[in-house]
Amino acid sequence: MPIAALLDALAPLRHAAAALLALSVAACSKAGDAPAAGESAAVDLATVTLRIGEQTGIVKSGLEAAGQLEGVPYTIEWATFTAGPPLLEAINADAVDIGAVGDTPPIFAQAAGAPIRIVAVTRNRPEYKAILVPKGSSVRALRELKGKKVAVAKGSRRGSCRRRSRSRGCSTGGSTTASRPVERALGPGRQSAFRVADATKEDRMTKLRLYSAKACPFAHRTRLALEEKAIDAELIEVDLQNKPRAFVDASLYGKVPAIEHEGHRIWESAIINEYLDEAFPDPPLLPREPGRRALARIWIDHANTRLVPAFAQLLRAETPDQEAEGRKALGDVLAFLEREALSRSSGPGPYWLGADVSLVDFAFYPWFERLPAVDRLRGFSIPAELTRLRAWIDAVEARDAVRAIANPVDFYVERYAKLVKPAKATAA
Ligand SMILES: N[C@@H](CCC(=O)N[C@@H](CS)C(=O)NCC(=O)O)C(=O)O
Repeated sequence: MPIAALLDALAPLRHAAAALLALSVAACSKAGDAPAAGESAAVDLATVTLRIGEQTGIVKSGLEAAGQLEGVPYTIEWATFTAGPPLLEAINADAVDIGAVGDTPPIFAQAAGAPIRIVAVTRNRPEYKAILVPKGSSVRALRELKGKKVAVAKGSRRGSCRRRSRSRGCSTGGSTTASRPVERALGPGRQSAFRVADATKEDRMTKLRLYSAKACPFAHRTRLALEEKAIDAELIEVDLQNKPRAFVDASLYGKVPAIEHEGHRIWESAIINEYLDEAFPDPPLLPREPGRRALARIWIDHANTRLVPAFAQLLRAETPDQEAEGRKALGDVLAFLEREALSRSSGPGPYWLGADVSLVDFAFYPWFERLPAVDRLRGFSIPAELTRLRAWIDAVEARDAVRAIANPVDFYVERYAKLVKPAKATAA
């Protein structure tokens, strides 16, 4: 847990309480009667002692190193424990007020009816964890633990150790109360804290990875959604002429975009964007109401099945006839969008579905950012009478998320020039 977050958790808990931070519901050792929650303003903090349970000194040393113990207006008493369960027992016995423990102990403590609350949760990165083996051991990977005995404190992180080992194809053998599935131990509706801290989940809590290609309009869609939602992602630029192994593993069709997130591999831009909207709901990029949501999906499908082929037809035309057909096809699609989409679905706009930007805007926009290049190479521009369409482009183009990753026209001209045969002059 970041030190500041710990202090944030501690500060209002002058009467305290569960790396999971556990808090005794009844706790606080003020000299005299503990005030009820909400009365802390009236408490003279100089008379308050906060008793914090430690396992390895990590909380204290972290707070000290960050200088966050300086000037704390109450007294802190530190107590050291060998593992989470005894620390929680101490909380239960009102011997300490608050302490940091692993994921499993508070689950079992709560299941046993101990009056503790989990007030803050930290998410460990798997790479910060280690299993120690004796010096000279040949064991190098988790799966090599198969058949070995692994020592864990009873009621401690046994649950997550078992899960992790199982997920690597090992069995742990032996069964105790603590080895029951934690979900069952807790009962319905009381699992949320464990879900956050579940070790197998932690394995998946890695930064989102996007396989992308700068010129690809489909990947552009996903980048727009990531920008709009301010999702921190690892961007991997893929050379599509020389696809790296990791990318081919991630994208079943061998196409960008593809993402890896929390153990999931997802490809197809429209699907990825919906996934992002569900996994990172803020800000929402699809309407909530089912009818509007369906309409949004219809337009996203329209982009895939009408706009994209017409755009490619014009760009890739090899003869003047094909070019004329492509020109007409693209013109028809744009007129349809003006008439049936923007003039009907958008109300006063400015976006596709009205006042709020959505995945529909991001499904169409990349082709419009490239359209000026098609104008240069094929002499095709948006007809002047499509005023709604032009206003829509202006609105989307002006968004910070869009500007942040926009490419200049020359960039697209240079790339598309390779596709355009014969050159524009022959088609004139
Ligand atoms: N339907 C896919 C289309 C993706 C796509 O066509 N990506 C192109 C680059 S723009 C690609 O990766 N091509 C590589 C290949 O086909 O080998 C989507 O929506 O994601």
